[in-house]
Amino acid sequence: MYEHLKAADASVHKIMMSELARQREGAELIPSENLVSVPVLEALGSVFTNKYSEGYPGKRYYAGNEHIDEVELMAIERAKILFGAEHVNVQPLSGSPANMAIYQALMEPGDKLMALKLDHGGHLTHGHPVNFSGKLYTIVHYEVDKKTEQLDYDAIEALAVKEKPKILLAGYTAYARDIDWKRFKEIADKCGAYLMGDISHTAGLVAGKQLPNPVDYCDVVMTTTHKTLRGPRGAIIMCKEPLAKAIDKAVFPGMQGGPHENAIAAKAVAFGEALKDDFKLYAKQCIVNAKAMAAQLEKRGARLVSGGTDTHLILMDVRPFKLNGKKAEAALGKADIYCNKNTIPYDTEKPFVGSGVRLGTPCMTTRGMKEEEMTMLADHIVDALEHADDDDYLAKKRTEVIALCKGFPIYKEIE
Ligand code: DSN
Repeated sequence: MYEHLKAADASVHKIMMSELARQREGAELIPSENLVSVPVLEALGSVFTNKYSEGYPGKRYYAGNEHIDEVELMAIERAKILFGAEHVNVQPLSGSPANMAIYQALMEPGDKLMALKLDHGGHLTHGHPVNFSGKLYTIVHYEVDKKTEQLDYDAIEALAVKEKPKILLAGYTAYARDIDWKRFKEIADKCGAYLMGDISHTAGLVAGKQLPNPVDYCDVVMTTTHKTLRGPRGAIIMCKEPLAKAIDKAVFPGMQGGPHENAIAAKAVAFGEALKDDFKLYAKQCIVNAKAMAAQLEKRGARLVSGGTDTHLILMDVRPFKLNGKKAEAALGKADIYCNKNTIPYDTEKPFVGSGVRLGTPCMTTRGMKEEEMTMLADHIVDALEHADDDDYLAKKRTEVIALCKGFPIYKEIE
């Protein structure tokens, strides 16, 4: 694979192989990352990248789109089956533009959006002041409960009834707990809001039938396709039929021009994979692995935000190790353990430092690791954090991590 690239541009090929070596060697525990299959890679690197196809299947602004239509319709159909959605738009380039399109479809500038605060587990596009969402719309943020660090549905209901947002948004990037979608729907109905789900992190677990499906409750659901869903970088929007026209119009021509049909073809391939039975096993193992890692981390003295996890994600407070998130991320990096620094609820550190790190199991689960390896990784993590200033120790730890990962090879097809 990639022999033409190697022959034509050895410089880029060399960098690519170095990145592949990094991915092969290290323990990738960033919860929003995954390892796509070789068929997904092939679809991404296909001739579909050559085509302009502004518009939608059957109604394009360019000639020659018969095969593009076919593959886009296939992606739509598979996503509909996977999530039981009435309508799916597969064109969003990624999560942020997809959220922007949804807001544009359902709100006017100045309208009210209610979402979880970023440092409590939300996302930049959920109304942070530096983001378009915080600049264009009136934002009301809810928080997690200070004691449990979990959603407090009574408090969310009281705030929503008082503020009457146009959109009530649920779905998070650093929240390890399951979401009560039924309760959210009741709250949205009570205050007359659209209920929007952003399941970018958990979509693979929903598709794999391991978490409740928000599509049953929400007016509109957005997910990126490259996290637990294990597809190419990109996003999709799912909605009820009455909102279909507004959503499509907001994506194109409202937000985007030509869709990336190579990515759409790769989405179709990934959705096809997610429809297979073994994807359910993978989704289940992601959660089982996260619980196993969480249990061992706690056993070794770590403090987990919200006390644990129901998903693929763990948010760990690193202050008990006398570290902040930035230092913890750097120390773990030296041991070839990749995670990302993150704020924790009611954090006093700035976002670029944070008091926590996010850990996640999708990549390691895709590699085939199970509970035993998660326990070993948890031990490696705590060992590294306990020796964060000892470079010799971290270098030794790195060889142990590499040896563990070597037993679960990836991309054997690529030399
Ligand atoms: N950057 C993504 C994540 O890591 O969760 C969210 O956009």
